[in-house]
Amino acid sequence: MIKRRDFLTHAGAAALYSAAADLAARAAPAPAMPGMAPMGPMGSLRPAPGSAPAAAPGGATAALPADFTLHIAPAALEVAPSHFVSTTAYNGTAPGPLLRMREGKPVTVEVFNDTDAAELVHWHGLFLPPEIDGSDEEGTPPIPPGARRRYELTPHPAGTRWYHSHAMAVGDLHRSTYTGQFGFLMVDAGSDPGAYDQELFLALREWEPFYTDQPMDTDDIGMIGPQPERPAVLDTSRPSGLEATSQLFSINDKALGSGEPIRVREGTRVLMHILNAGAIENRTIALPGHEFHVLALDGNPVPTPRAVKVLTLGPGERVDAYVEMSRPGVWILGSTFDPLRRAGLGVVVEYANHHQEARWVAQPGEQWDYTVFGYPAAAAPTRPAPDDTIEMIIENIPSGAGRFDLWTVNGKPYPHEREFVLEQGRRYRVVFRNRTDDSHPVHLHRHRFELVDVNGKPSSGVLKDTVILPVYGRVAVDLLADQPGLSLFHCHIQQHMDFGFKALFRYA
Ligand SMILES: [Cu+2]
Repeated sequence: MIKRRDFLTHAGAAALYSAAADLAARAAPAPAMPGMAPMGPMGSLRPAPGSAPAAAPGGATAALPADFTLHIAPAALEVAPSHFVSTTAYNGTAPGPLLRMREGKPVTVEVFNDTDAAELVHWHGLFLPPEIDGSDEEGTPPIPPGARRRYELTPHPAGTRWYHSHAMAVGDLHRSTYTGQFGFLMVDAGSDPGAYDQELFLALREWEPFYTDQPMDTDDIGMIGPQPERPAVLDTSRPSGLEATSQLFSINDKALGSGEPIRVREGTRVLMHILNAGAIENRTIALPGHEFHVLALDGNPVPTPRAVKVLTLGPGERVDAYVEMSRPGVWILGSTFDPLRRAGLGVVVEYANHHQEARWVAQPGEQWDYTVFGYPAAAAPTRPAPDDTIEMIIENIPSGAGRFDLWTVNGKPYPHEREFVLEQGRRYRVVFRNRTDDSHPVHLHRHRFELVDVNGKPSSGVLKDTVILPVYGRVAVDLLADQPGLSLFHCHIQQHMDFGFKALFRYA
């Protein structure tokens, strides 16, 4: 745990400056794209051409410099003018450096833990062996304080992935995904689909979380529409427990209005890689006057790309979308929920030669729906029948005022007496039944799954690694068991994961 006191006295204060210098020294220019704008505070790390050593077992490449280097260290981020957030970050920035890799080409990543707590880095969305995937539960060894570890990994599949701390936070709001330990990891495929002029990496964040006993849910996904798992009688006998919340938000490391605007030109196409890197809540964003042409969800291309006015992302989820810059002016790209946007969840988009005040226009009636990006029913390919079905019932156990609620999967908080068992090569239908009044972005490590049914709406061809279970909702996904080894399943809301909402899958 990094307290303010520790931050001031910790050797990490020095490490912070050296890490920043290190980052500056290592930052390579971003790939040359016509008209591409600078990427703001993030450096872009990519291996020098031809420098990547072949992956060798037993650390034979240990003497060579790693392709990527991450320093986990205390950092002070100026999220709003003269408002510095004391946190922990990768190489002194949040997001950390953009790690850009080529699909199938082995790379080395060296991680230095310059903090006083053990850390784990999870490579979210990659198919990696459990020993390096980055979760303690799967058997990845934590990096002790002051230690370093070199990972040799072959990145796949291609797409927008990310990396973040997978430590437990439990009651400590200065650990894990509550901190600035997150960054984008792009796995580029053989061909560049880049029909765009500018590329942006935008991470949605909250800062300085605190606990409250007041219900503060700010997302309403699933509140409208069917609630197939709503119990006939609701137990309201006990007050709900403490919940993490926040009053300071940002896109990347700047609250709305605090950083440089995104500068665009009329007639250009801007590709946005958007990530909810928060620990607490789903977020819904819009850019008034414009539409997001959604190309990929969680980095996986969708069967039916289409334009929508709002995007909703649960913690852990990514959306790749391009925006046609066809409405000259100065706009706010930000949360559709006014209090959040006013508290920083936004960024100004400024057309060249326009300097008026940034405009926001409400987007009433727009609802996020994964299924619209799937195959149309008539064109859906035949899906192999599942060999087996796994039911996962999610419930909440109120613990009472001033305490933390527990979360259960099939009646038990983690750990379960036995893991969920998969047999390699078989197809499973996993049915998530959310019997709680929260929505949950659930993530399965080392796999991706196809959405089959979302609250009674059939879906085909949408591949994800994280999916929001709507309030009292039911979501069915199909999964091919093709990644032997332990795989962690959990809610990506940090507090829910820490208080029971996780489970392990193992292969028979
Ligand atoms: Cu949850």
